[in-house]
Amino acid sequence: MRWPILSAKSTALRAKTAIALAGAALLPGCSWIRAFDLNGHQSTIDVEGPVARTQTNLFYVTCWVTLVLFIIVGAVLAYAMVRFRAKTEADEHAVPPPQGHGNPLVEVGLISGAVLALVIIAVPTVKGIFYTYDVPEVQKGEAYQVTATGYQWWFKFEYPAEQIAGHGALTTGNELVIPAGRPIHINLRSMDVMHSFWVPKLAGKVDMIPNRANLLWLEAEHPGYYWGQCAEFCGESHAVMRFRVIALAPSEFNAWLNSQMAPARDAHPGAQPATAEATAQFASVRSFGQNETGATGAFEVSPLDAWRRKQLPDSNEDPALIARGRELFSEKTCSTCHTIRGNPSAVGIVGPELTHVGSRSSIAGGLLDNTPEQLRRWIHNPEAVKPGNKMWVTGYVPNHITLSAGDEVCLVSYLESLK
Ligand code: HEC
Ligand SMILES: [Cu+2]
Repeated sequence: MRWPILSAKSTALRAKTAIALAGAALLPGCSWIRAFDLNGHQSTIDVEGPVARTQTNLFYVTCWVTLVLFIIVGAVLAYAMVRFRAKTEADEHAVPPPQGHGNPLVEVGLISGAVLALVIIAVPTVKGIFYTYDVPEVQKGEAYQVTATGYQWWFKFEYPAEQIAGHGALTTGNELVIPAGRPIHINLRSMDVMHSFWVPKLAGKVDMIPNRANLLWLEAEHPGYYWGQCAEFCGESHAVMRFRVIALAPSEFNAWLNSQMAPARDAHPGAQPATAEATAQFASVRSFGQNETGATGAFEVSPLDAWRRKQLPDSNEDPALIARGRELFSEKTCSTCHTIRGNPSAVGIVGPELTHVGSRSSIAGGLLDNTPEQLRRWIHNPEAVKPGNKMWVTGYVPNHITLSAGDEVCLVSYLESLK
């Protein structure tokens, strides 16, 4: 067959077009998406909560409507190209047929078709806008409140329902732990520039704007470990401004709350781990391997189990190193920027709260796994890990903070003991 328009183009182009067409046709909703690796940690296709599902479904509606339009328009175009192509020498020199202004019936049909397509997309869009804006009225009563604040380049999470005497709301950094199966109402704030809160598998994204009270809600359908990301360019280390969301069954969530409400663990010889409840909860989770982050999504242990393992103190911790680390935390002025409840000198609020930093699975705004090696790498030279970060720019450089190898070991031991 001779294709007048395409004949000039290469076979390669035709092949590419065919692949693109096949891709477009296979993409929505079918198991082929696995082959396209669309089920990664931050997938908006492979979702695990009602808000993200509404957003994905809307994406599919738009996809299907445009796919139908594409097929109709493509078919008509192909038909016209084949049917009216020049077949003989004479055809090529023929006078063009009389030009008209179209058929009213066809035009009205096209306009109604376009309106219909827009309505099909608009109805779920408007519904989705209302649904995703805030927790539905019927579920308002059971919603759990959290406040998330963006800082260059990390996230602070506060739990207004959990008030600690003499301190205020329970505060954590970079890891948002929530009860699964319950709507979470998140107040979005920013301390400096605009950030955006995005947990692709659960919900997103809504901007965190200075001096403006935005909000978002999400729900995790089942316990899990989710990856979040700042989605609004906010400066040098924007690309590595990440966080995690850990969804736990209600009883496990309560055990976590109890251990977090307690002041920092004091690992003197013979000290007990955080709370008996937490120990009972997490004691069964023993095997732990370092997470392999990256696009493959392959983990030695499920990320949630790895997180659970972090809730318990290491069996080989050294109380002498920990005690020295605690002193160094004040001597090296770390305490001026970080709060550690239970350590009276550590009252700073410039950096993330570290009261239970040892129980988090990641550090430095979700950038590094929280292992002794990575923690040491971070405090050794934060700038090398995360360019421009405020710990380096407003702390290490002006205060001339230098740590000997021994200091680093002690500080790491201290921080990792804070379960
Ligand atoms: C000038 C204030 C300041 C000083 C001083 C400071 N930090 Fe920080 N620290 C920060 C900020 C800000 C961050 C968040 C950086 C980021 O992720 O962008 C941070 C992050 C951290 C984190 C990672 C926490 C998490 O959950 O991600 C650890 C651990 C930490 N600092 C330990 C220390 C230690 C140890 C010292 C002393 C040697 C110290 N900091 C001194 C401001 C400071
Ligand atoms: Cu940001």
